[in-house]
Amino acid sequence: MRKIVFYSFLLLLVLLVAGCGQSSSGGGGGETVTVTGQLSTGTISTSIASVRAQAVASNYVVVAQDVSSKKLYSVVTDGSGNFQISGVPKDASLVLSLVDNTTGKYVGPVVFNNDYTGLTCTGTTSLGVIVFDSSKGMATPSTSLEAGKLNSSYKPRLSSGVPVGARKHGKGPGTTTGTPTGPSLDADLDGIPNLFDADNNGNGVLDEFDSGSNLEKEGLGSSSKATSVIVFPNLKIDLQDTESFISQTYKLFLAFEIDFANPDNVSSIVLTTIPTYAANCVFDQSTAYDFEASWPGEGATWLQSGQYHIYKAYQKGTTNTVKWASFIRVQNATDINAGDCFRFLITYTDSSTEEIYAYVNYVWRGIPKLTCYQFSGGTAVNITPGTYGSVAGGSSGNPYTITTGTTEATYTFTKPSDEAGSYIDANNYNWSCFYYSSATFAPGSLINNNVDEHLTTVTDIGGNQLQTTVALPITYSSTTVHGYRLEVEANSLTGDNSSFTIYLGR
Ligand SMILES: [Ca+2]
Ligand SMILES: [Ca+2]
Ligand SMILES: [Ca+2]
Ligand SMILES: [Ca+2]
Repeated sequence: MRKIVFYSFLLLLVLLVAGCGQSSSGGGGGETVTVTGQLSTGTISTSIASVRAQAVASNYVVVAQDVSSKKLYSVVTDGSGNFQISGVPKDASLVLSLVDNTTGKYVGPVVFNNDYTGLTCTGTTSLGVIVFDSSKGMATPSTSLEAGKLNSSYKPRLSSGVPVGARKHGKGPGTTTGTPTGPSLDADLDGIPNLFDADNNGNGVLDEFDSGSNLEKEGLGSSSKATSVIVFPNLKIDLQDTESFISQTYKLFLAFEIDFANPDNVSSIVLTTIPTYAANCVFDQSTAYDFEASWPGEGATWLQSGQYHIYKAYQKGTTNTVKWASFIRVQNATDINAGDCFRFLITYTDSSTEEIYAYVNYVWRGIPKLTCYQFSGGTAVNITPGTYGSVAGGSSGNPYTITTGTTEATYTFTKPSDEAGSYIDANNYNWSCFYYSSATFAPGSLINNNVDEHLTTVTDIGGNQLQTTVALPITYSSTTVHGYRLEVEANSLTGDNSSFTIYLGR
């Protein structure tokens, strides 16, 4: 009897010890392994034997993602370029990406043996010297891995030995046709994992405008607490500034929104990787949310006591937490670019932490340009480039005067363009219409407060031109309308919007 008790005690002890081993592995049970390497800048050629390291690459984030669990591991290379990824479940496969932690820019994938982006961790793995070649937008270990460590599903399409999505944020060329058949983290097999791929299914439509892209989930890793993370740019310009806004400051607005299963379980969110221009950014207010008391206020610098924060956001006029967010204004619209990367460290109220990412897939460089307008069947008026500064209706101080007989306006305009000068084919343009009881457009005279009246959708008339007819109601909600603020916008899944604003007074 005593022996049975003793053996039972021994068994319990063994189980307890095994349990401790599991919890320290971080992998939810089972054996874990470590991946190490040393990052260097240099040159890559088609032969691995000719890969040349030049200088140690310190302060890069090696972002490893488990292709099965989606778990993200982020480690920063030290002063000698060394990094160590610990706690990887044995036999898990990882895809490795590099982010320059100084500039906050994604720089490319790690490609193994000239061919594969998937690393299978059959045991503790030393990758040796990994050379990053900025001219190719990829990195590669200078020694070959054994075949058993390559995940054959992650064999991207290459062009001259480089993944077709490299240095293009995963955008074309290299467009796939039909339903992409690649693996979960790189369905279009352009070599760029979804998190850093602006067009994750390779169909030529940006994730923001492609329903089902799930881009709001891509930066979450395996988080069970955060449910969505997005960053999106807004560029709303008065018509008169159509051609001059690019040289003006604080015109571009950037929104960060992070949703949680329970946002009150979050104690703080701080940025751990951020582009350098963030130092010149300032906070903007929100028309939808109030922020927690520690929010520095509109116009304050985003950088506070050496840190950048995302703040708890309440439903307007309440203390009901709805999400975590920050809305900022960027000093120069040209500062921000596709490839900008934001890493957030979330600390929960139970002291646990996790890191998630948001990625800038594209930026607005051009707003839609009005080319023609026409009121209630009157004469169509073409707008000559170079005259936007003097067009009536271009600003709140210079509204276009309409009479009681004018009940609609037809506008023709170009699509907005991205950082490469390409027109954004959003397929979903809309007007936001704001009505005022006074043509002075004083904020207090806004009748449809916090409501965007999406009155009509926009028709693509070819040649990158769009056209729509907007109703101009005499009254709204029983109040006579004297001022109309009209904004055309490209409605993405996340709320991105580039528009010109027209003011009308009656
Ligand atoms: Ca792609
Ligand atoms: Ca891809
Ligand atoms: Ca993506
Ligand atoms: Ca797409």
